[in-house]
Amino acid sequence: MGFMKFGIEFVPNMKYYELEYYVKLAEDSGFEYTWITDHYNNRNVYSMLSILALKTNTIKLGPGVTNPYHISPALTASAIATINELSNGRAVLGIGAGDKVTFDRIGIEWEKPLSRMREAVEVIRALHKGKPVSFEGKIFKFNGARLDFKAGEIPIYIGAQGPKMLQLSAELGDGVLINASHPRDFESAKENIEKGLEKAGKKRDDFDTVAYASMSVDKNSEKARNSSRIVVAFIVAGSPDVVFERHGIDMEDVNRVKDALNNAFAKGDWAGVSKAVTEEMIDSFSISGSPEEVIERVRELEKSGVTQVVAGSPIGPDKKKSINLIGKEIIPAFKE
Ligand code: F42
Repeated sequence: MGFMKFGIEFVPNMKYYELEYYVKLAEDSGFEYTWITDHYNNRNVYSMLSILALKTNTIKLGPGVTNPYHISPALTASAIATINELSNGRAVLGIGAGDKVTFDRIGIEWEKPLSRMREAVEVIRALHKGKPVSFEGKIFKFNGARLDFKAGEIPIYIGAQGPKMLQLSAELGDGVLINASHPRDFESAKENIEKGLEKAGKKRDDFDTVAYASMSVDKNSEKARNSSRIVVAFIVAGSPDVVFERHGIDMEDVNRVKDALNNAFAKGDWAGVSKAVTEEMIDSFSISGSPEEVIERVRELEKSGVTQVVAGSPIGPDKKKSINLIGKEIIPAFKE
């Protein structure tokens, strides 16, 4: 088993200089990766990544995750190769099937996500090799397409939850980004990851299994846990029933959270949402607590095959303090 790697996720819902501040702080705190989310309603992911590439020195960076619906894989190949050039070879590409709720708002049909992902990843890899690409897919047709500048080697990470996408990510990707925080979810993903690796003749050691987690850290455990309640409520509202079965969560509790969210949207009662979220939900859908408690959970994740933990929203009650705390107390515990 290698050393656990740490990444951090940011949503570009802030000004570029704030994002730059946090990413530099994360870099100085020992994080190895930063993943920037991609949704049309936030600031553009590649514009922000360009700035981050120029203002940082060591941290690896990329979209976490873009998708092959918004733009052609030819454009994705070019955009991430540009980031790789700007950062002196630190780019990583996170790509997934995209978010249905967002697509519905902008008239994009979520057709054939598996085929589209498979073809997109194949085409991007081929373009990055620098040779002319001709490709006759079900979705994409390329006819002697070629990048006119050097892309370099760019690892591709695939966002996946479902069994088929997990298999595809292991078969085609250098890593998988799984939106989950609990060892149970990784135990359950194991079989499909192994199937995909086997199909491609790859070893588990050559593959990065990433817990794209919701994290909240504070010296005061209760404060950390309370800060993750709203994020956990949204995860609960967006999860399929199999996930509640896996974690043994009562559907009545789930419905209480969904009702509270509707009520919050209608009347602004966010305190009601926090109250509806159970301790069990916080444990299942986030990594929340004191540094000691978070270390303990990360060790369990390590045992279930995770090789990178990404600190995602909310990170903590005070982002700056929490990033410092992760850098001082949590990351070093995995370097010994
Ligand atoms: N989405 C965003 O839009 N922006 C982000 O910044 C973002 C970040 C992110 C980070 C980590 C992560 O894990 C996911 C993230 N996502 C983000 C969500 C991501 O874009 C995807 O929505 C998410 O990963 C969905 O993955 P999924 O594995 O659930 O895949 C979907 C498509 C699914 O339903 N898969 C099923 C499966 O078993 O894997 C089966 C689908 C299937 O088979 N469908 C068809 C069929 O016939 O049944 C299609 C067949 C075909 O040819 O395609």
